[in-house]
Amino acid sequence: MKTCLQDLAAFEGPPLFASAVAVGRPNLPDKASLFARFEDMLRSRWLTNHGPAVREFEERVGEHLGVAHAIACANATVGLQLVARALDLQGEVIVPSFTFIGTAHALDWMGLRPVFCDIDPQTHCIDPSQIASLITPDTSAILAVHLWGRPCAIEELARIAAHHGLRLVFDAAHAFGCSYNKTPLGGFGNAEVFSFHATKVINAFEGGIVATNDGALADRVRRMRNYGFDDMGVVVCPGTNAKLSEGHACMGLASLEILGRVIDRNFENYRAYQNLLRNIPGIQLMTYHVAERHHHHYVVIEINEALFGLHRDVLESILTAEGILARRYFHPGCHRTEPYCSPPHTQRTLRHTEDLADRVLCLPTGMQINPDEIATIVDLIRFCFENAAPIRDRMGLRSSAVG
Ligand code: T4K
Repeated sequence: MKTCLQDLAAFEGPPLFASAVAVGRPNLPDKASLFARFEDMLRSRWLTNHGPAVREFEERVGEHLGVAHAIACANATVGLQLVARALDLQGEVIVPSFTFIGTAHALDWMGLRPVFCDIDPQTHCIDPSQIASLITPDTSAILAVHLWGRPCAIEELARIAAHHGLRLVFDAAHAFGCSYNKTPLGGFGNAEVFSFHATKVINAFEGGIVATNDGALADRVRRMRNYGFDDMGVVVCPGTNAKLSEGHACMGLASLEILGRVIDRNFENYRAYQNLLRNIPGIQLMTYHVAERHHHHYVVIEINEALFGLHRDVLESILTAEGILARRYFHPGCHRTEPYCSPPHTQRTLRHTEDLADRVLCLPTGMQINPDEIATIVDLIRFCFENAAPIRDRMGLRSSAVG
């Protein structure tokens, strides 16, 4: 516990966590289960090219999502690219700027132009009311993101897409294990793309799933992921190598077994943050619809500098010095990142995106951390609030506090 300024590791004190706690620390499966799967894989000498582990992974994920087709691929970025190609997207695609840069890059890499849309400041997801003004004769699709696993305004987006004859794709990289109107995310729009990267709620080291109920689209994605080969081994279209290996699928399968445990721990952690952060002025914790399934994998706070006394970046640097590796996802917003902040991309002011990108901080959760350690983190945040003025003085910062 910190009692005076000198106790802060940012100044002279020892860090609270000798071994850092980090946003994105992977949740690890049961070793025995993983190693047994590796043994089977090695014994069979079947290492890639849609072997038994990948087939089982696709089956299990498909069951979780309740979709007809779950197609495993190397990662979600390449999954988005496969979908873009399989849907024959052209020209412009409307996408939120407040997302991981990979969402925008997946489009750019396919020769498509991302057109950035602002977000709803409550949900952090694309604001449907801003989409119509961005549609041009060159628009072919909307790529919406279920940020933090929070579902987009799916019905409104579907209405807009249908009205304008646009394709609707969801970047569901964050959203495995989350629901919308009590239905698992996965079957909405033309396709949804999930990530199983190491930093996700469960992981396959790297990995992605394209989920869809459209059989013809699924066939095209399957062929394109494997150089355009069809089931008979004949090349019928252009393709790439976007396959998931058997080793990755083993990790994905073993991780799936712990999904319930991870979600339970995340929820316990989330409740601890919720109870403890409640009375700290200027800190607002993102909330989720209680009737929906959610993984609580992202503990997202918004910092109001005027009320808290310190800017988000100052708090982040204090936390980092203490061994608490919080993250400023998704600063500064794709539209303010190269190549999208330079011509020929149209420069737009996205008020809510820019405001949030300056105020959002994700805090550590997952199997690496428990509610006692969360109490330590929140005590530190409270200490920063209570000592904001002397911290600013010591750092030579000016005040923007109100009152
Ligand atoms: N769409 C959205 C909305 C996304 O968020 C992402 C990916 C994608 C699409 C694309 O999905 P994939 O193609 O990746 O399947 C991470 C991930 O690389 C990326 O997958 C993820 N989103 C993005 C939000 O975050 P970083 O920059 O946070 O990773 P890194 O290496 O800084 O790690 C974060 C923390 O986790 C560090 O403190 C260390 C810790 N860590 C990380 C890894 C990889 C570990 O302890 N062990 C590890 O193995 O990007």
